[in-house]
Amino acid sequence: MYSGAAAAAGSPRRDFISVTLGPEEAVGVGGYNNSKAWRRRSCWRKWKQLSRLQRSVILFLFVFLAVCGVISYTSIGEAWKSITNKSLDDQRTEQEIPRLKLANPAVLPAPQKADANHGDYPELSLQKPPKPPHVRRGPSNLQIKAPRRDMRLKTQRDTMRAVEELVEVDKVEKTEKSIISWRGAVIEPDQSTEPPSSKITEPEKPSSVEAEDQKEPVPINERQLAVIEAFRHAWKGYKDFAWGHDELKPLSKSYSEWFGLGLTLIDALDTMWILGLKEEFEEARKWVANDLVFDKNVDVNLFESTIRILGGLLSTYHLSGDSLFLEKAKDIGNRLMPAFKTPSKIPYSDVNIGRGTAHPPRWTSDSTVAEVTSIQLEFRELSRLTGDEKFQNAVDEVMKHVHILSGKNDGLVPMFINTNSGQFTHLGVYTLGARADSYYEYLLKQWIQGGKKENELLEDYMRAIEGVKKHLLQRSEPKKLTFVGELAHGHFSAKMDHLVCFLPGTLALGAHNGLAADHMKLAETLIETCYQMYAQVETGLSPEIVHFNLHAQKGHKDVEIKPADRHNLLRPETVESLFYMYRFTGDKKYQDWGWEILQNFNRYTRVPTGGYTSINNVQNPSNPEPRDKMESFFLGETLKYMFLLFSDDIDLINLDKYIFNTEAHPLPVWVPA
Ligand code: DMJ
Repeated sequence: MYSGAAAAAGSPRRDFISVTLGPEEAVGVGGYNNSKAWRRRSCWRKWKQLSRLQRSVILFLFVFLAVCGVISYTSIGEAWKSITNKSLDDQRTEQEIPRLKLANPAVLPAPQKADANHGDYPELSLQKPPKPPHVRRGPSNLQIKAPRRDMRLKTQRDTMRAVEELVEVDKVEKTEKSIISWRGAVIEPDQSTEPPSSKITEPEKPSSVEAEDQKEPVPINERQLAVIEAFRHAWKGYKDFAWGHDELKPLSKSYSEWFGLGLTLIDALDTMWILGLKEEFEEARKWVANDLVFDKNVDVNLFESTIRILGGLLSTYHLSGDSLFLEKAKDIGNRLMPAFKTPSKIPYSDVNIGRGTAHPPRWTSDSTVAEVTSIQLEFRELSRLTGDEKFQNAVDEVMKHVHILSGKNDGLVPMFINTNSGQFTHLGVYTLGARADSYYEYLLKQWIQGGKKENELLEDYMRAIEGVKKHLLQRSEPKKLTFVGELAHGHFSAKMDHLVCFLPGTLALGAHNGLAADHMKLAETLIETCYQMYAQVETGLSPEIVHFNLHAQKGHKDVEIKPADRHNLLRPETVESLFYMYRFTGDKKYQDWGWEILQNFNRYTRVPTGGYTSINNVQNPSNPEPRDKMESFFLGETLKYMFLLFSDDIDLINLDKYIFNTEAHPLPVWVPA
């Protein structure tokens, strides 16, 4: 309440506003009158009572405040607007981040189901296993490309939309790239691979159906068609008379069992894939899914079941991408592990895969050197795929042990090794044939498989080849063919197993991988010899063992055959080496030699009702004496190498990306060239 303050001060100046409250204006007297008309009247009266100066000052202040208000409104408004927008954006971002996170899994492939993908043939536009181009292992990564420069992203929302668009584009590009055709023409390992490390947690992906370097499929030629026809004929016999059993007996139209595990069917799986036999493959796949059971009280040979069954399942997994085969491989791999429980860690030859027990042959506690040193490619790969190091550790232990073992002769190994003492036995006999052959082959191939880093393997291989040159090479008469003989307690024998014919191919593979050029020269001379082992025989088919003539005798060829050795088991080693030689030299004569061999197989071993048979007498064209047995490696190896030999497509199992196990099952090179 302000009443007559200026008057009370006795000042004449009219600058002071003097307000006299009349009785009717007093609050609380006569009640509170707050009507609008009264208030308007009262304000106006007060305004009139002010001096002109007072009114001017008030008006000036009012105008000044109004101008200031208008100026500041714009900036305050902007600031306010940005504050409110920001908080709205924040709210949106929080809601939409989960959406972005959810977008990632959408571009990753659905997890493979063991039973779901058996129909996923390459021609059906397979979604290849995604791989980050520079990441060697681990789960697939979402590849989000950096936004293009010209793309101006204004808000968080725009950014996310742009990322989603790029992801879409990426997805479409990947799908387009992964359309590949049936058959192995574009089979490529999908990714660089590495040996298992102690920190493996993610299982490896198959190397199949990679289509990044996709090119036009190379058409199948006449000779390849002839191989397909031969395979179909062999398969017909197996299917009609031996389905699900180990081996076909084509003449008696029955079968024989060795392990009772469908050996021929498993050995032939990847051949069917490579030859493009889709229907046959599918049928065999069904048998594996429904009928292949390893929980059986049966003794199997560790080496044979590793190279044929474990190797066959692993390579089929890589080619087809079908996880069924990996599951089966893991199962058999685990069941074979008891073989390594020996005092020396040198595995026993036999394992009961149902009981989990292992033992040496009944008559000895020795194992064969080739057998214990030719299971490494498969077990190492199983470790890489499963992330479980126990498989690799077990087989690496064997190689390390053999590396430092005494009893070698310039790198050449004896044929037996004792599972108790870990020492070589039956010293003094050296061969590249039966019981030692694939020791040499696997030294080189493990070195390649592991990315050429394991020097001890290379050392042992190089030393051994020097040993071969020094002790085992001789030239025959009259054609002066270079051959690999045997050494027994210091005495040279001019005996050469057909099995030794793996050597030219292995030497050529080594030379291709940067080893001494004279290895290639030796390969060229040796493959000529292996071919002559066919060409100089009446049926044009090689016997199991030949003896070379060291001295020229009238009317004698280079090759002599003893009655006990004149059988032919449809073995692959020569066509295997022809395949390598053709791949690395491009010399068509190797294809022609292979073609002759196929024709002679057709002439002398083909059984009209289906299947092929081994024969007892390669020297008698009118009666080669069929043995009534088709070995599983005829489908697993011989026909596969024939098909590859006749192909001009170096990407049909590219030798810089795959390494063949000793049963012709291709496994990925961990660090491809
Ligand atoms: C196959 O089982 C393998 O190639 C093995 O290394 C040797 N024997 C046969 C083929 O001859």
